[in-house]
Amino acid sequence: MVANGTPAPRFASGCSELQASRLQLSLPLPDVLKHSFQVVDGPPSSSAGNPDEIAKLFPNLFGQPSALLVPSDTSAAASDQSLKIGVVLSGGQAPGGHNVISGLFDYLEERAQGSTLYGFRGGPAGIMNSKYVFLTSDFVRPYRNQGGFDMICSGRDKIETPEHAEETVNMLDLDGLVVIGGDDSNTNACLLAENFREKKMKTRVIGCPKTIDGDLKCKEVPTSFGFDTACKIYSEMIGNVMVDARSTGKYYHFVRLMGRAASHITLECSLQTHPNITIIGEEVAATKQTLKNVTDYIADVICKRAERGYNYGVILVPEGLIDFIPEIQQLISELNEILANDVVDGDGMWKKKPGSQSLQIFELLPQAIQAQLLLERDPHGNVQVAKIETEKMLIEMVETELEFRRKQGVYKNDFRGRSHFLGYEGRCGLPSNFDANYCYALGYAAGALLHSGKTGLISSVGNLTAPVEKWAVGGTALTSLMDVERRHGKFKPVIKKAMVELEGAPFKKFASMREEWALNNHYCNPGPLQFQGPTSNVTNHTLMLELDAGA
Ligand code: FBP
Repeated sequence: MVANGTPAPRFASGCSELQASRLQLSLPLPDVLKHSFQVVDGPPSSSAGNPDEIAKLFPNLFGQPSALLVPSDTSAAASDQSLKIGVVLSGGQAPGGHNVISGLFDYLEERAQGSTLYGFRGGPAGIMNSKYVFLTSDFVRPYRNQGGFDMICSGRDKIETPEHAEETVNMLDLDGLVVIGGDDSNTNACLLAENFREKKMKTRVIGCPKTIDGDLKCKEVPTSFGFDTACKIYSEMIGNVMVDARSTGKYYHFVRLMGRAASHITLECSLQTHPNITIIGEEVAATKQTLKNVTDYIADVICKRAERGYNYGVILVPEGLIDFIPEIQQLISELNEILANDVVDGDGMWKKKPGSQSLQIFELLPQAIQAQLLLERDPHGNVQVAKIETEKMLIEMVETELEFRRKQGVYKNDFRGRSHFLGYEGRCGLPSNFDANYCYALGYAAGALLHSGKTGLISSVGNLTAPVEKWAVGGTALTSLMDVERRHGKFKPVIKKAMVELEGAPFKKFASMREEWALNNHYCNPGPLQFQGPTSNVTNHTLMLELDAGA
């Protein structure tokens, strides 16, 4: 049964053999979810920063404990209690989203018979405009273990005020809402939970950690889903480009990798493939590098490699790089102000507004990059870094620097840069075994948390380096991930993005190898993502190194 719009059937246009075999796969659940369980509350929680302000912003939720599911002879919730639950996918795609919904659906089928699951279409806007579909077994089936978000689609609209969602939630008489999203979406999920509780509404809200960027994580939420698959897909392509570079011996490949804010994807792909140069944004910011410093570093490595007879190489750059360079950060924040309040006129009158240093930097940038910096911001006010071709900008700047060195006689080769952007091609791949299992458990756990009356938690599955059966399952208080930012004179709650830790095990491992990788060729080609065989259950280096270091 379908309401408000009929989505196209998933496999109307055909299904590959691999897709078909993934559809048939039945997924393992952590042991605790296989039998009866109880929900045990932990100690009261605080916040990631500014607890007094968070307490004021979330008076009904602040301090609530996180929850852990433990085996029990009696079940936490009555199995004859049917529920009405809504689910929404928010923000950029990440492999595994369909499995979160499948896990939630199966929980309701198995543990709360007679329940109804509504899928809000097109992201948070679907809640505000009451656009939804009934998710039935037939509807969900073709999406199991498949990439993409096309079961109900996603969107980046923001629920500006919780009141916007109330009407729909009341109209559908929802017991619960599951918000599958990144840091902004989970912040909004928490605001909704607070509002519903304040108004004594019965609707509870549970978040799920999604983003390929890998920057929504904490002790209880060791990774966001999609990161594992996306990094494996990108690493395959980088490995192929490396073999191409070595085969022709004449190109420097500049590969920009998605990751709007944090450089986790770039770091992980570097650990998987061993490129000659990897720029990590967090390090650039910590060491206050300028664009010229970054350019010089790349040019220095190219010159040293030339001395060894190598006129080729592979360079990884995070999508968010420019936002880490202090002088460009300043320029972007001044441009944000101008774009928020004024029109950027063709006559260039707007150029009177930024400070002289920012304007000087702006004028130094290639024209294409200038235009990209002026593009419209996303609904959260962020510059859309996916649209800024940093890799092309670096090629131009390195070319100019090498030309200068050639004139001085310190570089004699021809430099040929080739640009690549690996982004969208990794977001909708068939989820890896890890992401398929992780997402299924996250969705199943979200159902369990709602059923046992919890709200304002993010579904949390831990102990991820152990076999699935041993995974820990629970929910973490969303307010415990929050800090505040001052915007327009007011404190706004935010879930702080988890950035690459320069003291963390993954960065240290990379830093210990980078010089060797720069000058000698240690290229490593991981090949395509595997679903069966010896490497199929290997998770990414970042997760393994972080969890091992924390053990
Ligand atoms: P989320 O944080 O919403 O998961 O999205 C991450 C991301 O894939 C970034 O890596 C990228 O910058 C951005 O989405 C691209 O956004 P869009 O899909 O709007 O082009």
